[in-house]
Amino acid sequence: MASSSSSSSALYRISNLQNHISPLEATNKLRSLVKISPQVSEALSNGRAVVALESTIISHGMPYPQNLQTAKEVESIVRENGAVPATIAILNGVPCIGLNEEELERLASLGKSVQKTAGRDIAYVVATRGNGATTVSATLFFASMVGIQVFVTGGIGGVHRHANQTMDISSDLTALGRTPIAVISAGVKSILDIPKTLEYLETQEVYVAAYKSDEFPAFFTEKSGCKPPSRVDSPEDYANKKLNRQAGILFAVPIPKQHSAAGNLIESATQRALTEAREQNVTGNAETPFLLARVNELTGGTSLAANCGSPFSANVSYLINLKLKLDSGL
Ligand code: PSU
Ligand code: MN
Repeated sequence: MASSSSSSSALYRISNLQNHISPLEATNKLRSLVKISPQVSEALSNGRAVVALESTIISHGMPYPQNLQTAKEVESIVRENGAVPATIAILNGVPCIGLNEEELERLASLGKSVQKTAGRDIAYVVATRGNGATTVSATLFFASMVGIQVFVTGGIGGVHRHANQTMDISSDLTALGRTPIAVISAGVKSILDIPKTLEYLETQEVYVAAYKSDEFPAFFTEKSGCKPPSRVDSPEDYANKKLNRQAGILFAVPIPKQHSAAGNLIESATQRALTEAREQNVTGNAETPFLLARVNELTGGTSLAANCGSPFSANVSYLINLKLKLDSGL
């Protein structure tokens, strides 16, 4: 068996390496690499409600300085509702849970030069001491590591249109499937295929509910034509339905009426931007930033205004209630 000896010794080395460090040790090691801000740390140890916020929407979703302004606004909305915001990002290789003003400013002004960091990219960004803006999947990873239970964002990633050809399905969906955190969003990103995304969320066993609506929202408009698997009208409702499963929950909160008027305009711009992306061969994680920037150009800034204004303010009343429930241990 001389021919297989080198491959079997390589195998031996790999399994030895894997045995060298237990999953628990690996988790502890990772935790020691994380920097938690004093406010978030204090809130977590006192059992106060903490709301996780992602950072790709800051670096790649909006231009400077609107991105900084929106990020600050969102944080203050969370504070006004009695919870502590924890914006998550990797700075010089250090995953930060909760950013101070200077860190937020740095991230916002660096913009797209920061690495868009999904779950798969975390190790690389940390190892190369890079700057990384976390997507929903990476934010879920860090939030659950430190025990945060609620995460608010604009639109999560999902199944892309044309996914039957490109296989482009965001790891946000698989991360949600295995992370017991409640994600509150205005639905999925506007550029995606909503029916396919809902199917995939079902495959991942994610509990999905539309908030006070019989339709799953379409990010820029209140209606998508898709029926959500369930509807919740209050946190009590949610508490009744929650069964302590080790999977994520997605609450989709429709955009407020005053921002939804431009929905059709934005949708036709999206169709055009998608065609251009195909023509220019823009794929993978570059697709979202390309499409959002192009749609914003085509709509003369309307989509950006709606993106800044919609998701977070829509979630305010929900957050108040959810925070109360979390405080009372539900
Ligand atoms: N919504 C936006 N802009 C964004 C995103 C959402 O308006 O950049 C980000 C979120 O961080 C989401 C990510 O998790 O896009 C998904 O990217 P992808 O489709 O490459 O998985
Ligand atoms: Mn993708």
